[in-house]
Amino acid sequence: MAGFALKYSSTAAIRAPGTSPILFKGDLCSSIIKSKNYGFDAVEIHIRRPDEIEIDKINEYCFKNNITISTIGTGMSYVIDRLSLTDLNWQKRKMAIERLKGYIDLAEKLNSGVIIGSMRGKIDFDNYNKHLSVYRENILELTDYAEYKDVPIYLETINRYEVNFHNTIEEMADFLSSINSSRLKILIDTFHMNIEEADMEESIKKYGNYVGHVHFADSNRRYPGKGHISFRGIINALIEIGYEGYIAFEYLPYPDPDTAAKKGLDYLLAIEKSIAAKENLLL
Ligand code: LER
Ligand code: MN
Repeated sequence: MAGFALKYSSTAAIRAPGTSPILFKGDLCSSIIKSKNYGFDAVEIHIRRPDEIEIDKINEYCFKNNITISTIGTGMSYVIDRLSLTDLNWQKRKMAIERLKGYIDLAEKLNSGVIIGSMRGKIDFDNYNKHLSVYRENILELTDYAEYKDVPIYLETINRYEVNFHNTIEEMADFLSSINSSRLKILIDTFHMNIEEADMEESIKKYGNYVGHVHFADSNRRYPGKGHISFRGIINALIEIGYEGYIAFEYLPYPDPDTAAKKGLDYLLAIEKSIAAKENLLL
């Protein structure tokens, strides 16, 4: 474990544009080894299709390196294939559901969770009720499936310029309480929160029960410490709610993936140490 309390995940993809907020690109097994060597507790993998993954090989590398796959990022299915849960075309929606069930099947085998972020899609406000009604139906179908497979789903609050509904943690928590599934939690992302939340720390404390996964990036989507978000405040809030999940480093790999990974981790571990020292905790 990297820190005294919090667990960190790297992010990895087989291929993704250089401008995407993912640390490591290329062969996933190499990224697993690299993540372990840097001191990460887990890896979040971003993949386009569930069948791209050699499950046995990934599980073997994780086992050998004593590391886990925390989460599966699904955004490429929207960015590349335009599959979304709010599409008014039923055939496209059906393809989105089938894709997500494939990710859930994969998550069951990798013992990880599934993120639904960009796949929520963009809606047209003239048809708001129709979009929201098909969205609810689809989430209900997916949470039933996730409960059966015992896989957590993390619905991500994303800023309004990327997904134009349920942008705040409060809106997402309201939606979650109307669905009422034990396998459905919120993914909070500090980059998006910095745009949408009036007070990031207060939102975490208020809706702590709903939080199942976390993405860290600074205000400019660079590594923590490179922008103006107070990670000391965020970490304090996560400790206060007793957060036990993973925090994935979903930020730009600038100036290069290794520097970005190391600087982010060093910065956060130093904050954890100073919080622990203040509270007279032994690390
Ligand atoms: C996905 O986790 C996310 O945060 C979006 O902004 C897509 O990158
Ligand atoms: Mn995110």
